[in-house]
Amino acid sequence: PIRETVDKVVDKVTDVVSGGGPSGEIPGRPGSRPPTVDEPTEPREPLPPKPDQSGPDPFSPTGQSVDVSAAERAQGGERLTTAQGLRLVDTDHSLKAGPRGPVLLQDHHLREKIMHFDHERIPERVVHARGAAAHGVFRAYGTATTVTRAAFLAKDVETPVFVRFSTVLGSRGSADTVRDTRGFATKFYTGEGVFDLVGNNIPVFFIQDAIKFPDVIHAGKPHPDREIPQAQSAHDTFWDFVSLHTEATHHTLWNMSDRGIPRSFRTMEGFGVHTFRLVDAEGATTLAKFHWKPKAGVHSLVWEEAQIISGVDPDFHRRDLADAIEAGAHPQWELGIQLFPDTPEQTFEGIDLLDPTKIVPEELSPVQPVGVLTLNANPVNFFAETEQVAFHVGHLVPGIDVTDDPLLAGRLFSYLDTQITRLGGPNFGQIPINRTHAPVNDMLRDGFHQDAVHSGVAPYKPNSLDGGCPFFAGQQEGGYRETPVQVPAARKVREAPASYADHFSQPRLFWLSLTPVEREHVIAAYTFELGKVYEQAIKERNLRVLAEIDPYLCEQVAQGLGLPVPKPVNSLPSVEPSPALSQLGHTWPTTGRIIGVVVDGGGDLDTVRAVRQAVLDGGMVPLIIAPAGGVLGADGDDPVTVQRTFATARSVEFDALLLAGTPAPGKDAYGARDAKAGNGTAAGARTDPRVLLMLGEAFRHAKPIGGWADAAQALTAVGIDTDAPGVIVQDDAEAVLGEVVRLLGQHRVWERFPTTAAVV
Ligand code: HDE
Repeated sequence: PIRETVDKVVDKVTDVVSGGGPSGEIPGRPGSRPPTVDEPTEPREPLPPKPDQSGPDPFSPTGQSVDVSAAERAQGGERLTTAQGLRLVDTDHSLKAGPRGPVLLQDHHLREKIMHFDHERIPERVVHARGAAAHGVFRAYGTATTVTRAAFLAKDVETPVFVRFSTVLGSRGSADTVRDTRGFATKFYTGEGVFDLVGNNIPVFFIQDAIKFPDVIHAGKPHPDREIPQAQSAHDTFWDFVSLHTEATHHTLWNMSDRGIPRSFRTMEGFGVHTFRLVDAEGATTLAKFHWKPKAGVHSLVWEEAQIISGVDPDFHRRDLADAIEAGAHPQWELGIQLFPDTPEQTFEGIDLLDPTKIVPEELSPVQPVGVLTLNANPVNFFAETEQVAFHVGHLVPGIDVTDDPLLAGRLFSYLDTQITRLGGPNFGQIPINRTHAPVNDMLRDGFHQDAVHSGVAPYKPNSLDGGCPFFAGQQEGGYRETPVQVPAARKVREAPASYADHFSQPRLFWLSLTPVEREHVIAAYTFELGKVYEQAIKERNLRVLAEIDPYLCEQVAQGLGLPVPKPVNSLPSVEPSPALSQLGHTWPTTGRIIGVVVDGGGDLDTVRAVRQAVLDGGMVPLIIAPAGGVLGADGDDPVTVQRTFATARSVEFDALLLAGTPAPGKDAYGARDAKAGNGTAAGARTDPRVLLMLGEAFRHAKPIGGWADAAQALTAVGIDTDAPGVIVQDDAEAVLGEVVRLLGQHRVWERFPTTAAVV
């Protein structure tokens, strides 16, 4: 009997694992069928186009080899193959000795597939790991030709570009809207070779000498014991370092300002930070700083909004950039240069141009526009392009040279070196996204991942065997010649120049240039960040740093921390504010801004339609938010598609909110018709806690809020005064929209933001 039982069990198990026999019936469940997989087995016509994968089908049924040129080696053909081009009949099952048997080592397809997968990840960037990028074009105005012979800056020259934006501290999967500096790196594929402008959205840096870079980054990255916090500066090691190393004060203050939490990559300025040397056709030189100015205006999040987005949509900036480009709202920046005479002192109006912790106020040296950048295409493949792009401050073109800024010197080493680990060898320049558009004729050979098949026998110079080729270029042929700069006779020392010791005058200049609202944001940011610090001594030391910038700033932060206010050691530096440093007080285009329209079961759909159309006509994006998905007014001619539901919408996605109220009795309401879709019966927007949350947040975040009919009820329910600035409730919906759009031009309704009168 034991034998019998065992046999029965074995039969049953065999039945289960073999899928229940040819009918596919699951054992024990008569009549059952396995789920069907509805994958097409023949290509559909027409085959969806796949960029860069359009080579001819290289399969030759006769077994003859097919001539595939290098450019056509990208993926092609309709059939699944191995990496070697062998066509496959199955990719779902390992090769086994019977369905229940062991997997065989001879399964070359399994081994190749798993081997490749095991190595899909490459090391993320040691800094700036989190990023998003886009392709575009740079068109020069020709205004720079008086100071540089760079061919791509000549009038109307158009140069393809690839731009990568990034945060600095977080890992590749970290949230976009953390408080941090943003990278703004541009690769210009010029006819004279690649020029990389590897900048940030903050015009100064934490350190004056590259040798300190590992220190500042170790301090900012997560603590080495627990690896927390991720992508944050609000922790002990960061504040320990920046208070002990006070040359970081200026950059830290910018990080605590609105610049640390941009609304979008599209609304950030960019800065080359260092002073560069421009060289004209005659060899005359001028010192210059590079600036990117966004056409959409400079605009930031508010801190609570940034924190909510980190959870609600960690890809906020990445999505925003890609969506805008896909929608045809191509982001634009003007490139500008500040110019300074190339004197032996390398100072301008007393400001040391080689000190990367200093700016030159635009009021002293205006930013002169030299061209416009338009981002017009999203990457096709994130890894191939955004991840593998490699920028380098040493990628220069004739007409642009470096200076002796010691921070720049270290970068000139670092950006090549880091790619050896990150991209696995010295041939990263051959990866498609990094390839120059100029002809390459170098004598670099071999190395990991060598993609080129070099001809000739003499990769050395001078040679006679390859006829002396390749030849040098004189200046007329576009040869790059370093500027013969006089190096001062000096002793070899590990020292900084005396001017580098001024750590507080420019932080004070920046502070005094901000409006009261912006100053309140700075105070709140320091109070938040230092409030997260555990060590009392570190908080106190940072307050002593703030005392050197401004007594009010120091006092307010001290109050928030519950600590005594220290006295400054030095007298406050006397500086002239630079209004150009403030982000507020301007009017900007509203194209591309997103307006949420909250609609519930009782609204007047014709008004909603009219408002939606007016938003679209203004080049903005209306998103209809209703209790449930589907369409509103399904029975009529022009149903309104619901884009967000009360469950999926959150205020942070919208630049302004409109609330469609319920019309007075007797007017057409569509509620009953949509009851089936779940959009009609609820008391809806006036009481739904999710809508009230949205309204409360939009109000706190200084966003324009509009409403018509009985919308005021919801506002009152959440405690919003309908007479508050930027809250527009009227009967005429289109008039409401008009006022909301006017307010959007200023980005936010800052009058609503509570500021202390004594902020100065
Ligand atoms: Fe970078 N930086 N950096 N940096 N940096 C890198 O290069 C470095 C500095 C900046 O989207 C790394 O390929 C040193 C200033 C951007 O791919 C690395 C020093 C500025 C990006 C590196 C600095 C920047 C990087 C990491 C001090 C603004 C992202 C991966 C001497 C002007 C580029 C890589 C991208 C990336 C080193 C300081 C901007 C390790 C040693 C100042 C935008 O090479």
